[in-house]
Formats: sequence, structure tokens, C-alpha cells
Amino acid sequence: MSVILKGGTVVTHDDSFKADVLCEGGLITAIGPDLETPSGAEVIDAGGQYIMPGGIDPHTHMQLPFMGTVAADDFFTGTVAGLSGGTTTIIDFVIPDPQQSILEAYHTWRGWAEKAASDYSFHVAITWWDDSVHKDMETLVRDFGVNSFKHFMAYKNAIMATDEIMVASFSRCVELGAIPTVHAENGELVYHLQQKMLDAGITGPEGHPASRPPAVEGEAANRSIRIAGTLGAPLYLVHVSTSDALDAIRYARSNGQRVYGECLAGHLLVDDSVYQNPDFEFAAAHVMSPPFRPASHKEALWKGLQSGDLQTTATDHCVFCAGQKAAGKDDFTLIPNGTAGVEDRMAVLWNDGVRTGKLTMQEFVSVTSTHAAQIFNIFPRKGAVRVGADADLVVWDPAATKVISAKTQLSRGDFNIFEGKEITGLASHTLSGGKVVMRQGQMDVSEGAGRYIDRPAYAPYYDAIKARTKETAPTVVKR
Ligand code: URQ
Ligand code: ZN
Ligand code: ZN
Repeated sequence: MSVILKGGTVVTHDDSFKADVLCEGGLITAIGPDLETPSGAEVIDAGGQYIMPGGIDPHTHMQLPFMGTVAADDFFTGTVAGLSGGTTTIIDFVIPDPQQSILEAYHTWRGWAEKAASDYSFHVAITWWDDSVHKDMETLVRDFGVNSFKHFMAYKNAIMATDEIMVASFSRCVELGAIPTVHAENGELVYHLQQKMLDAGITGPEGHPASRPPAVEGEAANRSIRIAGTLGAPLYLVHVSTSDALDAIRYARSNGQRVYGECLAGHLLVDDSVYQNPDFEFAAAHVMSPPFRPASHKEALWKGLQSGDLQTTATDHCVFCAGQKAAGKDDFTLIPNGTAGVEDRMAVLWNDGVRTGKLTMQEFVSVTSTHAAQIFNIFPRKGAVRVGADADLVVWDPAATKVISAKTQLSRGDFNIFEGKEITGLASHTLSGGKVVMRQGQMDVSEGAGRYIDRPAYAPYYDAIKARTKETAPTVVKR
């Protein structure tokens, strides 16, 4: 199957130039002016449009069992939603229960993801610690292409990683050439403030942001950064939502510490006024952690993207419908935490970022695709428009318009945090593995077409392994 994109402008993280792009056998095979069209190839007229690397969303939770229920989008519906908006790879999360083998949990999630319509990979959460976790982390790095381990500093009495766990796990990451990542909220403070709210009779969704003020994120961000710095570990902070956490990241980076920050499309556009809405369903639909913040934090996050102190954008796509959110009708701490976004991330970032002049087109490519590929060590296989890279591409029509609505979304969710937003600039075509999977909004997808993407560890580990066993590092691709 060959596809040729004709007459477009290629936009990468550091360049833009007019060229045709030829895709054969799932890879990009030629880039250049006036390419010849192979017989039988599908021709896409990209005139007046941009050809960019397919989006990478480094933070999703498809069909996550959480807070007594299961997220509504599974690996098929969630990846189809992503493909419709130009996202061609997701990095989801294996989240073992405390005391559960992390290898066993990994294989469970691999089973769930077999139905994915696009490529996918997994961060693995460290929610407990003993010698078996220490050992299994090496197996995951060496044999299964995991190079990132997540630590939830929130969710006390559930999956919260204590300082003890983080010190042990971050140290292990250094040995293995892996990167630790954190959900930075002080879980003890959250728990304490939640109890205070409930004792004061505050049971509605407005109690959610009140129990997780910016300082709760700022403290945890600083603590995790200092732990990583002390241990010589890199660090990736997921869903940075406050200027408090951004300041900690900026300070660390200005001192040469290898710290990365991610922000969510939701936190860039939505503020905490949503929790004051008297309608429970509306306010509860916005309950996610960290919560949406006062507008000043949104502005700080945009500046973080512009300054380069935040490197990636994601969605934390974790969908719960009204019937599931109702579990917290009388107690906000029981509302399943999570919102959607994988479908709209790139469009809202283009509309509010590129069209406003906050981001150049190249910066848009960086924060929606290339930086995630580079940080998680799958560049230039992903996140690039290069000969030899996977043919995961989005053809972007800067003039196309739509109004975002839950009524027309592909996600199984029954709510959209960007409801009613008028957008200019959309994916007109998405290619996944060289196959056109979306044409002008029409999906052409297959369950199970997605592949698991190995993410090799970083050099020091392989040097040690090679020295020990004289074997070469596993190939990056298990096709
Ligand atoms: O904390 C997370 O990232 C997961 C559990 C999704 N839920 C959320 O509110 N962010
Ligand atoms: Zn989180
Ligand atoms: Zn998450």
C-alpha cells in the first residue's frame, strides 16, 4: 500500500518546506518536490495544507480501572478518537495494585491494548516496593522496551508512592537508564484537606479544587525534583497545572538539572470557575487531578511552553460518564477523577497557540509530537518527517473549521470540556503506519492495527548490559 501526499508544506520541529511525501510499506520512503506517483498509490492533495508528524499523546488512561469503576474509552475507541484529531501514538499507563507483580500488571494491560487502532506504548507505575519490583523493573527495561516509570505522589491509601518508594525507584531508574515520572501532588495534604472539607459539610465538586490548592502541587513538584537531583536521576513531571510547579521546574532547569514538564490541553484552556457551576453533572465532569486552576495559572503554562520550560502537551484522557461521576453525588472525594481530550488536543493547541501567535508551527510540532518522541527515546522513528521514519503523519488544513461538541465526538464520553469551542485549523487526513485512517473526518480504522512500541532505555544501561553480556541492545521494533 503506497500513499503520496502532493503539494503540501512539510512542517517539522525545526523546519518548514514545500515537498511531496511518499509512504510505502508503513514507512516514509521519499520527501521532495514533484515526486513521481507510483502506480496504484493513493494520492492525497495536500495543497495549501501542512504535513506534520502524527501527534504523540504521552499521557492517556484507556479503560483504566479506577475509583471503583473503569474509564469509558477502551484502547480501540480511545485510539480512534485520537486518530480523528491527528494523534497517532499514545503512551498509556500500566498501574499495578500495591503488592501486585508489576510484570503481571504489564501483561494484563498489553492484553487490553491489543485492540488499539493506533500505535501505543506504556509507562509503568511503581505503586509499592520490594525486591521483586526492583528485579522486575530490569526485566521490563531489558525485554519489553519500557524506559519510564510513573510515581503517583497523590491518591493516599490507594496507589500513592511514598518518599521511600520514590527514592528506591528513582535510584533503580538511574541504574537501568530509565526516566522516572511523577504525578506531583502531596497526597497527605490532599487527604487532610479533603477530610477538612467534608467535616465542614462541603461535599460538592467545589470541594475538589479546595482540597488541592496550587501549593499542594508546588510542594510535590519541588520534592520530587530535589529527590531526583540528589540521586542523579532525570525527571518528567506529568500534567503540570500551576505556576508553583513550573517555578520549581524552571529553577531546576536553570541549574542544569534534567527535568521535563508536561501540560494538558485542558489546563491550558479551562479554569476553575467550572467548579462553581451549580449543576452537579457539569462541575463533576470537570473533576480531575490536578484540578483546573485560576486563570493566572493557564497563562503561566502558556508561557512555560513558549519559554521551553514545559516540553510536551498531553491530555490525561481518562473518561468517566455522568452515571460514573454520580458516585460522588454526596461526597466529592468519590467522584472518579478524569476528563477527556485525546481527540481535540491538537486542534485546540493550534487554535489557541499557533493562530494567536503564542506558538510557531514548529513549536506546535515540538510540543504535540517531537519532544515526547525525543524524551521517551523513540525519535526519529516517531515525531519526525524523515525518510525511514514510521509513516505516522497528519495533513493539517489551517482553514478547516468546526465547533467542538460531545454530540459529534468519537470518544465514548458524554461530556466535552471544550464544548462549544469554535476551532479553525484541523486534521484533514491522518496516516497511521502508512495507511490513511482518516479522510476529511471519515474514519477508516481497524481494531488491532496498532502496534506496541518499544522504548529503549538510555545509553548507560545498554553499555552496562553490553559490557556484561556482549549482546547488542534489543531491536527497537518488535513488529
Ligand atoms: O491522576 C491521573 O493521572 C489519573 C488517575 C487520571 N485521573 C486524573 O484525574 N488525572
Ligand atoms: Zn495524574
Ligand atoms: Zn494520568
